[in-house]
Amino acid sequence: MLDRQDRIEKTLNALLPAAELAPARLHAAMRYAVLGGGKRVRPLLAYGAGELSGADPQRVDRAAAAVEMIHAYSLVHDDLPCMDDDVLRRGKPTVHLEFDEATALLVGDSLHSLAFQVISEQSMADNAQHQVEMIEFLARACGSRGMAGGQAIDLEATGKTLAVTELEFMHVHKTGALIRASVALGARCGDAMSQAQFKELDRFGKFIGLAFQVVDDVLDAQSSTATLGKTAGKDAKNNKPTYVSALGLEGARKFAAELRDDALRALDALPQNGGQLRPLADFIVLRRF
Ligand code: GRG
Repeated sequence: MLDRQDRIEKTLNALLPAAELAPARLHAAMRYAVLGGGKRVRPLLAYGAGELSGADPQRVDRAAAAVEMIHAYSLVHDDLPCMDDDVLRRGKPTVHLEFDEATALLVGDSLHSLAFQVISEQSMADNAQHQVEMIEFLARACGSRGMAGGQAIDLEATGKTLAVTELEFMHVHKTGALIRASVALGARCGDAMSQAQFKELDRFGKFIGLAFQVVDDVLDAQSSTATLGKTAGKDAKNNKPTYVSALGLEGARKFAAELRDDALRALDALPQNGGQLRPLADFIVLRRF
């Protein structure tokens, strides 16, 4: 994990515009938002999946960077006063506080575009159709039937009680869609997987994406701001429906463990029995931050 975290840091550093390049303030803010923080779970998933499909690691670098740019974009916008209105992210002041609101908005817009540029401007797959699919996966994962749609549901749900099925719908879109796309994009950089195996890998992505957000709900309820590097206890304070409010802390933890088991079962049919994706599934569910 450390090697790959280092690798994605270097890749992002190289792909982001230099801080001195005009417009320098925007570029400095983009770099502030992306570099030097975060667990890099989505890139790690892309690398794990890419390894299983025999992908050229330099292609996976780009896929991993693209999903991390979209993720960083979503965090910057999520923290804005018109959304979650937060002051701390990855242990630092949020982008709109360190810079200003208009810059934070433009950072998100620019990272979104750069992500698509990065997976379009060079060959990413042996099969051109697979590269087009990558662009489609990422677009779907960001849009109104993906992350942005999940966020819309989240904003509407504040102060309401949601049924577990509605909660699942929200989480699968808000957080799960990009995690699922991270796995799919990594895998599409190589050609060594059959369509049936790709389907199983996609099931893995779906289960582990939901597990990730269930654990995020648990950590928000039980961890500290210092450990998380972002404001803890916000869901209860803002009266947000979560798996913890629906199932209780123990119920939510148990559900996350079940989702991990489902995810691991989906890996059984894959090359190397899922390789690095197995310990990553454990990390996602057992992490403390
Ligand atoms: C970006 C298309 C798009 C729209 C903006 C703001 C928004 C709509 C969506 C927000 C989605 C969001 C913030 C979901 C929460 C996901 C989540 C659990 C974030 C924390 O992820 P970690 O723990 O963070 O991977 P690090 O800092 O480790 O990368």
